[in-house]
Amino acid sequence: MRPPLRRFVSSAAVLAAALGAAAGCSSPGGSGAGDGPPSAESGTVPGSGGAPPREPGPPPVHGYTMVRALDHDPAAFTQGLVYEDGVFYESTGLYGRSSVRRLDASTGEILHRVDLGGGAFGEGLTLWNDKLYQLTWKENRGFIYDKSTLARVGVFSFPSTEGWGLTHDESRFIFSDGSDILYFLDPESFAVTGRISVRDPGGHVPRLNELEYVDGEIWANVLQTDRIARIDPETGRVVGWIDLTGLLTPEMCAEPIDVMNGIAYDAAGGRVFVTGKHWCLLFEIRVE
Ligand SMILES: [Ca+2]
Repeated sequence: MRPPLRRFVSSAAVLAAALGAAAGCSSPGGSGAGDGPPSAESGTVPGSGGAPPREPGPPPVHGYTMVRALDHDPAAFTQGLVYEDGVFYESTGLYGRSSVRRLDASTGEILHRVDLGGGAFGEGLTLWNDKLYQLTWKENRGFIYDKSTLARVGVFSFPSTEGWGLTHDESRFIFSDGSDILYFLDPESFAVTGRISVRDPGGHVPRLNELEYVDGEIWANVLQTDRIARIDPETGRVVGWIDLTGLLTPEMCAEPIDVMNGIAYDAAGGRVFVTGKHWCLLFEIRVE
C-alpha cells in the first residue's frame, strides 16, 4: 500500500494559499491578514532610491518528491523525530501513551521503546553528545536518555511553561513553545542565550512545532498546516516554505490520521524524512 511517486509543483496559486494560511497564523494583535501580499510587493515600488531598505519579497514555496515510504506506527502521536546512523529516534505524546523509541531507518520497525508513564506528555526530541533530550508539554521538565539503551540518565527543566519542539545547531539547543519565538538554550544549563521571532511578509508565524536544524537553517512544522518553515536562525525570517500537501491522505491509512509533525535530517546523506501524528507512513522526501 505504498503511495505513488508524486510531485508537487510550486505555483502562484500555492503561494497565494500559503500566504492566506499565514494570515490565519498571525499572532493576536500582530501584523496579520492585511500585511500579506500587498506588503510583500511594496519593495517593488519604484522611486524609493535612498529610502529605507526594501522588504524582502515573499519567500519561495517549495514542492517535493516522495522518495520512499516506510511503515510507521499509527498509534504514535509523533512529537519529535531525529535521524542518526541508520536509526530514527522518536518521541511520542499523549498522557498515558507517551514514549521514546528507536526505529530501524531502513524499515521503520520499532527496535526499542520506553514509555514515560501516565504523568508526562512527550514532546520535542534532540540528540546531543550521544544522549537524547526529550521535552514534555506542560510538565516543565525533560528527560535525558542514553541513545543506545534508552535508559534514563537525567532530567532537566526549561524556561517556558510549555515544551513543543527541540533541535540544536553546532553549539545551542533550539526550542519552541508553540509561539512564534524560537529560543536558543545553553545545552548544559538550559539557560536562554538568545531568541528570534519568526515572521514572513504575512506577519509573525506562531504555532512553531517540531524542529530540525538543516544545513544552517531551522526547519519547523507549523501546527495544523502541511507546511514546513525554513527559518534564518540569525533573523527569524522565513526564507522558504515547503508545502507537503497530499503527501499522506486519509485513504492511505486504516486509522484516522492527525497533523504532520516530525522532521529528521540525515546530514551525511542529505536526506529529509517527515511523518505525522498517527501517520501510518514515514516518508523520505526530496525538496524541490
Ligand atoms: Ca526533528
